[in-house]
Amino acid sequence: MELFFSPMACSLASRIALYEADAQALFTQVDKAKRTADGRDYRQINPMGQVPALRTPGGWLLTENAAVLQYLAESFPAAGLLPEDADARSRVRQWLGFIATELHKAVFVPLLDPRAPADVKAYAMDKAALRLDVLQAHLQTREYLEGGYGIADIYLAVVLNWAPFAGVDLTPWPAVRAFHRRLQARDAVARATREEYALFQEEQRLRAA
Ligand SMILES: N[C@@H](CCC(=O)N[C@@H](CS)C(=O)NCC(=O)O)C(=O)O
Repeated sequence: MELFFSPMACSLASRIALYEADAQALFTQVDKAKRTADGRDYRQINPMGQVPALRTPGGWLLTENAAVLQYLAESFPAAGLLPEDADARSRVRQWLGFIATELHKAVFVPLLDPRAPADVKAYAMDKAALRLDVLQAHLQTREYLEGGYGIADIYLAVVLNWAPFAGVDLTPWPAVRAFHRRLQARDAVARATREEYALFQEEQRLRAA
């Protein structure tokens, strides 16, 4: 398998899932100019130019974070990253959709994009509270989003990593903050985040040079 990633982007969730599963993969970094670390034009691989993308052992390319995470969980069932119960799986898919559309795209993309106009950022910030309220109410009585730890938790933890960079202070949502800390304390999450943060800093250093 080959995972195309950018440091600290949503593709970090797939790295964490692979580490949780103790699975082997080639990790190929994609830069802002859409070139891979080994010099390929990434748009020839994924025309959207976005990460994550996963080259599967079958040779075909899978994109869309929620789909990649489900593929990884189903490829390595021993890691237990997706519940077996059908209803619980549906609820995990609900959370994946919520995180991808309501949090990642609606809130964090505009807040993190330096080209987004101020009123777009204000609109996105305005959307954040209700979504975090929903998470706060849900996580107040739970350790994870749905039963045991799994791919939706991983994706949420990665999105919450962006909060300080996006100017979102999580203090009013203590259960969300506690969830994030709980996730960060897991070995696979800590290792993947440490590795990608180092790559992220290196990328910033090269851009500033
Ligand atoms: N719909 C895609 C969106 C993925 C996405 O937004 N990836 C970001 C990183 S978190 C990216 O590659 N942004 C660069 C770009 O859009 O050119 C998915 O859910 O996987």
